[in-house]
Amino acid sequence: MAGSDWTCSLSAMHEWESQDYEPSLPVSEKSNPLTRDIDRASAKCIVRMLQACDAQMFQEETGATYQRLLGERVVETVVEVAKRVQLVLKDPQDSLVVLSGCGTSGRMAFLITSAFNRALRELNQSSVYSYIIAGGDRALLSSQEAPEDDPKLGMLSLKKACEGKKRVLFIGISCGLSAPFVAGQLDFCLQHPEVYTPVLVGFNPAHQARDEPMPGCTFTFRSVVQRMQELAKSQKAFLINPAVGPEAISGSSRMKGGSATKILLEVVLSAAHAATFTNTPVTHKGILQHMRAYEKTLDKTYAQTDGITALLEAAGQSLLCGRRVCYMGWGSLALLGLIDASECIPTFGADYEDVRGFVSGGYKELNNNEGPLISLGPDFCIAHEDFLHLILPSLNDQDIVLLVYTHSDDVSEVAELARRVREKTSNLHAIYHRVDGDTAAAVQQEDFNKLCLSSLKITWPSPASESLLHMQWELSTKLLLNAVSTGAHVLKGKIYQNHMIDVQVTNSKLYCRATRLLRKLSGCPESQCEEALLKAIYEVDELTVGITSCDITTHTLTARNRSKVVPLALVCLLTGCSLVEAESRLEQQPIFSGGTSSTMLVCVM
Ligand code: F1P
Repeated sequence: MAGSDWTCSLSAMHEWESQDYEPSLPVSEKSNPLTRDIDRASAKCIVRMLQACDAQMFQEETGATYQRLLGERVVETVVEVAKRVQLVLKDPQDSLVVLSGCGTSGRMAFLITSAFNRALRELNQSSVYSYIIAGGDRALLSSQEAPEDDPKLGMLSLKKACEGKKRVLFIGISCGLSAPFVAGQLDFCLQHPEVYTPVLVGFNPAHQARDEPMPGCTFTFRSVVQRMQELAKSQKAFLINPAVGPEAISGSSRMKGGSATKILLEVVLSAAHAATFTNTPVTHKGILQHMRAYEKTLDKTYAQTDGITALLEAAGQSLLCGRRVCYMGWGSLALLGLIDASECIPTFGADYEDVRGFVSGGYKELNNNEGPLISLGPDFCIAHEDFLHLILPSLNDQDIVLLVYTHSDDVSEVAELARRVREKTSNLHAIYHRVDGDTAAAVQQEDFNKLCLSSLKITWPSPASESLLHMQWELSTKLLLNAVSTGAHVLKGKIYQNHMIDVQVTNSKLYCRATRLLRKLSGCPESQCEEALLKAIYEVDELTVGITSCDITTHTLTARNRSKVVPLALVCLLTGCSLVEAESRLEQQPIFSGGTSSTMLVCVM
């Protein structure tokens, strides 16, 4: 595979839809047949694979097993939800639209509510959108996965956000239909129908919603979904849950899950704004047209295969040398950089120094609920000035700096920063969005290109709507940065087949994923795999009753302070050795870093 060209067959594109394909797993946790060999693929093949995976978001529904993004039912529900948002916009007094989620889903909630509140401000209207993210604002920039498991915390934070409101449209996002935090909020809405109308956004069919008991609850995510399905018949609740296909890296819902969330909710809110402020009624056709615009965004972005490949290779090279990848962004595109960078820590077990994002204007640009978070530590320093003081002095040619901006940003400011970066590293690259016919910017850009090793320039047709263009730039940037950081970690050897082995076991979803992975890779029975995992978490060779009688929450809280628990458990399972021995084996031969993981897996065996 490595080096050879990769073409995806039609059967691989649809294989995951078969009832027999990994039948015990929900779509969001299945492994994608398209990326089975991503760990051994060349940079260019990785880009093609990611493109094919993303394209699955827009596959037609005809003949498909699951309902899809462009399918009749999904579009109809989007129309209805947009009309509910319109009602709030018409009569904002005592009303609120709340978007809430965990991890990437909460970050998307933040990004979308920020953009649409800004749009309202520009129209001299009062804000009606609020976001909630499990773990609070620090979770915008770091992984806070323990609060995701707490349904009561979800309920309390919703209650607090809605104090005094008489009408709330609550949009809960959980890509896997799995987060207890969101289940607690939806249950609360169902108990207070006089105020709350619940909407659930996720990417599994309802029957695949998680059915495990949650601490202190009589309901499960699935039972909440079932109650919502019943109410959906009379439009007292709404479910928007198309399948978008398995993620390129199994379970990594920051990728398609995050993108599809952004697409769906922007379509909903844009339609509601157009209906309220420009008298354009919400229609099936209009919704479909907007979704198709995102499909074109995908095509336009991935048409830059060579440019993306170059970035991915450069970033992979930096990570392989133990050096940094820095995203320097402007405006909301910078926020996508911050988000992408922060997700590398839980997704790839990366160090916070490996991939970092910085935003021009820092927290002023972020405008988050809790304000500046600098007091939480250096990893929360996000302004360009912070980069100049803390990072730039130590950079060399092995560190890659990627400028992310558009023609509506202050290009002279971008050029000034580029010049300063060039004094320390020549490894400077750019992602730049511009509009067709903007010749002044094109001339400026020519000079600027000379400073950059590579420049990925996307020219967009003159827009019918500025706000649509902006949303397309954002999605395009999200796809590009997800591709760069995912591809770079694949090239670093962090992925085995299409699984992240060194997954952090910091919440119950990840605990179950880790056990499943151990089972798949070792072939040992589930009980033995869970035992091995617990031994690695508690650093013991024998499990005590004290350990086995604890619940998953205790296990995941303990796992927060451990590293490499899954690789350690895997070595123990494959070799039968003790934990201490497994640790020294991993030290001598880190199975999943640097090189082809599969051969290293063999080495350890
Ligand atoms: C929420 C989430 C993911 C994150 C990780 C843990 O998932 O925080 O965003 O990448 O997988 O869970 P979900 O509730 O949207 O499925």
